[in-house]
Amino acid sequence: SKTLRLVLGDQLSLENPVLVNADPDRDCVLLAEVAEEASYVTHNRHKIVLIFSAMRHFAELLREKGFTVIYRSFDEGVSSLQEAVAEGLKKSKAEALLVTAPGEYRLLEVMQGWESALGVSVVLQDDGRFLSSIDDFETWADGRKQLRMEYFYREMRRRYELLMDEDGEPEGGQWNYDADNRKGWRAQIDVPERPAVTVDKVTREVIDLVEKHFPDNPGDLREFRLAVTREDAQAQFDWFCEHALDNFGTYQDALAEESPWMFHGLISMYLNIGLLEPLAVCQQVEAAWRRGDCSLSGAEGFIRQVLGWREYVRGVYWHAMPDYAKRNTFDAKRSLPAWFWSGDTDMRCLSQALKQSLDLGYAHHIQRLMVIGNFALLAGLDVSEVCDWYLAVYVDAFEWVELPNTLGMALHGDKGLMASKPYAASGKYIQRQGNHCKACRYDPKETTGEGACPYNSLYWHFIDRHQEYLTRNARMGLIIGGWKKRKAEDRDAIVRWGDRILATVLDA
Ligand code: DLZ
Ligand code: SF4
Repeated sequence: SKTLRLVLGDQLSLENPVLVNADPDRDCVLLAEVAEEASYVTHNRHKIVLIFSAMRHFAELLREKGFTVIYRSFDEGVSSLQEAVAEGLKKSKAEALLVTAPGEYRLLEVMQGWESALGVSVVLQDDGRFLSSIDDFETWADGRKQLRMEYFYREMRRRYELLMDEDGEPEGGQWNYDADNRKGWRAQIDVPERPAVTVDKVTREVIDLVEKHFPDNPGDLREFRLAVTREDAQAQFDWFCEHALDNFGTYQDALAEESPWMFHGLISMYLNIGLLEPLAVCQQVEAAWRRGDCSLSGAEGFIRQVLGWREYVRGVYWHAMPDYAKRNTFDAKRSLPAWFWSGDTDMRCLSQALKQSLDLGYAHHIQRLMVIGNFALLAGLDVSEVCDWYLAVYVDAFEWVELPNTLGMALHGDKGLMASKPYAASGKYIQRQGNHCKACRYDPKETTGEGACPYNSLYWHFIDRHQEYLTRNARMGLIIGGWKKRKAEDRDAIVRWGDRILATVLDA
């Protein structure tokens, strides 16, 4: 019998399981721009434009392939996916609904109520676009107390035969070249200019629509530079492989005044909405290495992110939800400062990371983890407010990837299920990784006093206020020991200065 196939805004791939076996002559495909999905957080406008424009282009592609497509645009005022589906079922006279399982628990729960609400059979398919299914991950995680990415990653390398030699050993003899991915940025070389994308008529219309309906959301749309079709996303990735990949590994953890993206791939949003496929991009990078176009550490660093991290965080999410979202190891409850929504702070590294996140919807992983996330951890900012902020501002953010990365990795809210120790660091780390401090009014070498880098006193404030918890972690032993050996009056002065930072800088 006839089925209606719902395709969500982050499932825009012909390899989407609900399309793979569809019969264009009989089945009908539904895509809908709806208020509920567009407003459950204050999404960055770049994210809404990316998704709506990519949905419209994908609908066109499906029509070219002969499908009957029902498309509901935002102007039509459809409130929710459920409403869109109810109308779509009526219009298409379909007797069943097929949809690929969504990437967020929130929406999964809603969909589980559809069968009774809509009175038709509703079939949820596994999202086969991931390289490790939810069941695969469960099998791996079963019985493990801590879920270390490194071991998961090694299994994935073997399973997909990526960067493996003929004897089944990792190329170069090592699984992980992370140690070669940490060079600090001192503007040693030029960052290549990224080519602009052409904004076509469809995207132009969506930009106008989003400017009209989302006037208060972050995002400077004059800077819109994202691909909205598979071909353009692939072209951007090809550009990366040719012009940036060779330096990607070396400067993967660097922080630069000059460039928001340096040598990063900028493809996570395309992977996450279906415009690129994870295995194909890994294979393309491996081929580039085999041709001698990039270093092994660069290729391995890239493949670790896509084949390792990306699949791993998704596994953790479905493994630990729904109670994962409520975890908060350090009982962090301080409200987000208002300047998280403007970037107006004198802390140069933080201001730059916040501003580009708001304006462009993009920050690279060290900005997210060690500048913004680290600050939130040290200052004890409210975990769920911070998570909502990340979910809102980044173009690639869907809860399956955002929540474990923010709550687990950056804020250590899961008591170390993911990370063996909190990613807490002082200004010294930020200074080593880049050139922001030279342009900053604070001094990373000072801990107390007017000109001292706030990260420094907040770092010790964090160590001091959580020493009981942190002492139980062997990897924190040296730091806690060193802190306790310092003179009581010195410790006191630093903690008091940290208090003052919390009372002044945070509420500025
Ligand atoms: C993020 C998003 C936005 C902004 N708008 C829509 C939409 O109008 N229609 C739609 O189908 N999907 C949208 N999405 C993506 C969904 O929120 C996403 O599918 C879920 O969060 C699950 O990952
Ligand atoms: Fe950031 Fe501190 Fe350096 Fe300023 S001095 S850029 S606040 S690390």
